[in-house]
Amino acid sequence: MENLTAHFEPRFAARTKRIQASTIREMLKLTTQPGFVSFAGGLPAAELFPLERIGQATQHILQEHGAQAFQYSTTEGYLPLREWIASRMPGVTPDQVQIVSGSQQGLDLVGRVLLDPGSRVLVEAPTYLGALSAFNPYEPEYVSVSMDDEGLELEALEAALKAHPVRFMYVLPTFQNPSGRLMRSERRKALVELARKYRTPILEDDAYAELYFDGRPLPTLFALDQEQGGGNVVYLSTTSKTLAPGLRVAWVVGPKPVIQKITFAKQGADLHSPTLNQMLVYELLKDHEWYQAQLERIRQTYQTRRSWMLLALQKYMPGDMGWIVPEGGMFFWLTGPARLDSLELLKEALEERVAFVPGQPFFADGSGKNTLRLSYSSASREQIEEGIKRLGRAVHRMLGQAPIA
Ligand code: N5F
Repeated sequence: MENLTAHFEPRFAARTKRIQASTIREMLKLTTQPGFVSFAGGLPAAELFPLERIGQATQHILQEHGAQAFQYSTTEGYLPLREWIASRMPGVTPDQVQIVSGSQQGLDLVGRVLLDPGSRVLVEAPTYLGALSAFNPYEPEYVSVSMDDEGLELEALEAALKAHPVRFMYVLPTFQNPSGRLMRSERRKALVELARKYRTPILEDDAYAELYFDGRPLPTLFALDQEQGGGNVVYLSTTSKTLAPGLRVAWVVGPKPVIQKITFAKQGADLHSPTLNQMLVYELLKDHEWYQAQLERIRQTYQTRRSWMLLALQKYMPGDMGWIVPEGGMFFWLTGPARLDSLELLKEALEERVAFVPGQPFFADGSGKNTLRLSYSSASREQIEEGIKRLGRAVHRMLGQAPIA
């Protein structure tokens, strides 16, 4: 019999050429090899997943809700969970909260609702590569804006907003993926004001907000916009970095008309997010004392790993490699001299059996050849020491210098 699979290809829609494998997902395949050290995937530390508490809460849900936990339910999401989320955000009602299957789905649904082919989306350079994958099928054009140590440069941002109208700007103010940068309060306020001045909505992706190391959460862009009258920020958050990513429970919060469209788009995507998982997340989040202790465990673990990685970088990297010291989140962002090609470096690094994510795919404008992202969240002290030592050897080889140690 003739193999008919090949007949699919000429039928692929034009937009499928924009649907490409994610560099991160490809890299994740490598992490399973023995002896390999991977700083590639942004995997939360699995030993911090609250298995015992999940077991108890599941028992409780089965007793309390029985079959209802396994029935189809509303697209908007489990109401008690939406109420809990709304109660923690200024001036938000539950009908402004849509539960989604990971904030990744939130990115896709926002793209569906707000983008047409050729629409402009303003992004940070670099930005979260998964957001580019989510938006790409809707065929937007990207406007990349440069960043300094604190995030988006306001002058460059204003120039870009003046030059062209954009559908929205996608901003990661807190421990940005990939660069770990933190935007301070003043910059946040100015950004929100600028967005309002140019009537440009903000999509705020706050996946890492709870992972700060110094005990000081900063106001969200959403909250600052509410102070100015509200209505200009769509906010994304997730339980992936605080409870467990496999639950796939996250939320989008925003102006009612936007949320309503997102709900309609989700109806077509997956009807609703898993009922049991939403109930489970609600059980865990409402147990305030337990949840605070859980966050504290994560913060301490990541802070320790961040510090180990910093020491290792200082020990093994040549002087012409620079990095941002993250004050929270899961990533180190390294920048080498212009002649460093991180894709070439990756080949060398894989020979040394260490992996990272090259920085270039995080830039919508294709720049950033000399950058790379290292994740420390799920690595042990030994893996960090050994992995950075190997990476240091590869970098020295690439830059034509003798390695240290
Ligand atoms: O909420 P969820 O789990 O769908 O997370 C998506 C997401 C949304 N926004 C930002 C800024 C994120 O960093 C993420 C998750 N990023 C991980 C990363 O390493 O960049 C995902 C890696 C896991 C994978 O690709 O399998």
